Amino acid sequence: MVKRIGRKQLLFFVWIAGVSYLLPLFGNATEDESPFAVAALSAAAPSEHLLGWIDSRKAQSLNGSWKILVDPMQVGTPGSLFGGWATTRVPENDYQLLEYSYPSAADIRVPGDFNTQVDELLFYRDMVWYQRFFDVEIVPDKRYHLWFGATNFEATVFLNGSAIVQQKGGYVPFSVDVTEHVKADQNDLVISVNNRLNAETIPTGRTDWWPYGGLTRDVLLIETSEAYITNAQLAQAETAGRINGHVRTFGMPEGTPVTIEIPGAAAKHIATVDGDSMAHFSFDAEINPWSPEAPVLYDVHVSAGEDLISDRIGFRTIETQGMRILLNGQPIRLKGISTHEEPIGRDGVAYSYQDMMTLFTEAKALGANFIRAAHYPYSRHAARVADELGLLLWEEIPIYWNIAFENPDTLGIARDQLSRLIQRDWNRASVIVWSVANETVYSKPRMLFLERLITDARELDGTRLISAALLGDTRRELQFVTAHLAAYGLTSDVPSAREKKVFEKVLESVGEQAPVVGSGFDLVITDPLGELVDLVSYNEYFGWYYSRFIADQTGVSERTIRKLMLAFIPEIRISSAFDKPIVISEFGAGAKAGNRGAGVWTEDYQANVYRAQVKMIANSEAIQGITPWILKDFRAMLRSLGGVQDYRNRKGLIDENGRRKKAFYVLRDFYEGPWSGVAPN
Ligand code: GCB
Repeated sequence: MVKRIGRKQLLFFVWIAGVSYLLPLFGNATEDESPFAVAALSAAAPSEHLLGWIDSRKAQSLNGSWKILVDPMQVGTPGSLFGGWATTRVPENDYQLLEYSYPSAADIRVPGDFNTQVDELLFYRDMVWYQRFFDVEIVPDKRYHLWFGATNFEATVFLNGSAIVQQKGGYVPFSVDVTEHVKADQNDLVISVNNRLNAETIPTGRTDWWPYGGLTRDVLLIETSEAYITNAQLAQAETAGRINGHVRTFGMPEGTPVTIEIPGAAAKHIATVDGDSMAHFSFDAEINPWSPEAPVLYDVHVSAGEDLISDRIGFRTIETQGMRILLNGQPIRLKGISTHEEPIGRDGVAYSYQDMMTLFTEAKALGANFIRAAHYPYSRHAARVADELGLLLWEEIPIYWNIAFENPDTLGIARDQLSRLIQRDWNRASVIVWSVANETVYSKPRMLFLERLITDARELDGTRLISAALLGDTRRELQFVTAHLAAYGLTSDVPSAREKKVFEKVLESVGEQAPVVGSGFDLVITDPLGELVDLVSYNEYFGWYYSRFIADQTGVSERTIRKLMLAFIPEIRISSAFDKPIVISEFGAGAKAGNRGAGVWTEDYQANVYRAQVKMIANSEAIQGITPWILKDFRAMLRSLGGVQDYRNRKGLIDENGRRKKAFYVLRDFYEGPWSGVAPN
């Protein structure tokens, strides 16, 4: 969420910052009295309109080497007794005491995270100050915008000493018009970035991925004409050969003509700006639809007044019909894989076009046609690469696990993040799903929070599917699966005599509901959120966590439960209470590349889980897509097991250096075998 800081606010900001530092001396300050309290944000509205079509605009890159100061005690905040680091200062004489200096500070590369560029900062979660100078050739009657691909997760931007804008949320772009602040000669740009998170923030404080902090993506100074085109959306209409959309302008009088041109599709159309600075249109075009087999992209130009923006755009339709997913009217199965935004073979966050190209090319090698870009918006390069490679894409905002669903400010950040993501990628044909959450437990406030987001997504972009990765009714599932395993165990020679006795007791306790061996097990997804989404997506870990939970509860050895479970998984049939397609948005098991044997953490065990899972998937008619967890091992603070995890989640099909594990080939064989060809009608 972006909050522009005005002059009056700035004075208050400096004042409160100074006072909040002094207050503890008088015993008056409360814990949450932050110097940034002035910017307390309201959830009233989603973000302002995003400046889009970035890559065709005249821009100066502010990437490269920046200076950083690490500030865990937040003494760099303006007004602080320790100086305030919002501007670059050097001592004017030998007597002047300054306790910070950017010129002598360490260098860091932008884009990129600070955690993996500086050894001491790997686990760091707090404030860091970034500084650089830049010159600009100022042209009269032009506007200058500072544009950030993302600042993780709360940032305040200072230009030549003035606080310009504050952003909360991370992972999405924002820009600010700095025409009034920028100078022809040396400009001093300082940004404080804080990657500390808690239950009130988005994402929340505890996540199973690395909360990479800093200026993780491109920073640009964009020049536009005085009046300019803010953004434009084009989409294939339901009627073939027709394009619908709108253009948003800034500063252009009503009646200004806006030209939309697609030379490759013999289309040129002139619309006019209305009283709301918008131009709506609908016109015919000779379009070959975009698809994974033929990812056709067209050059599109939009011009109005002195402004011209261009992009390469594909056109296709996506919809559901009962339990089917239709791409361009034809049924399709989503042969997917989940990812995190980390490159192969380099540590830290992925930030470049090439990083995404390498990562997604590996997904193609797996035979995938679909990627779940979990659990937060990636850089703009991701969807562009997916467009070019012919990969369908699921994009997601980080509403994950424990969110303060009752907090309106938290909702405000989520709405802002979702709306920026949609406004950035609404022209990418690859993107077919907006996902609003992952594994959120049912409650009334959660339903209201997510309903708000789903409504926003549909209003901003009615041309894509909405989903959220759901959890099942885990307690009930565990009870039923345990009963089935018990029945199964009694017919098997895997359990010991003692374990068979335990199984007999389990079956006695379920009485008449005791399952019949071989009759299969129907797991029905009932989360009421299923009512609001288009795709019912579901995360399950039968071969991994479930086995441990059941062993813990029954006292039967984990070895026995795991063996029985692998044999039992193919008997599970997944369906839902909704007449909608199901996507298994996660399943998986951990394996350290190179480890062999029968037990956990081996490639063999992981491959066995995949073998069992794909059999189950092939048997469940409603399952129209899967995105197993996960393409590549990734950094995770939760995963400390030395020698195996070393702070990495090991459920990847490849390790961090790209080494393929056995399960990679199991999934590839499934995609090239049973799930090859077109989906049944
Ligand atoms: C999940 C989460 C994902 C975790 C994964 C795991 O259910 O959605 O973020 O990384 O499980 O490995 O446990």
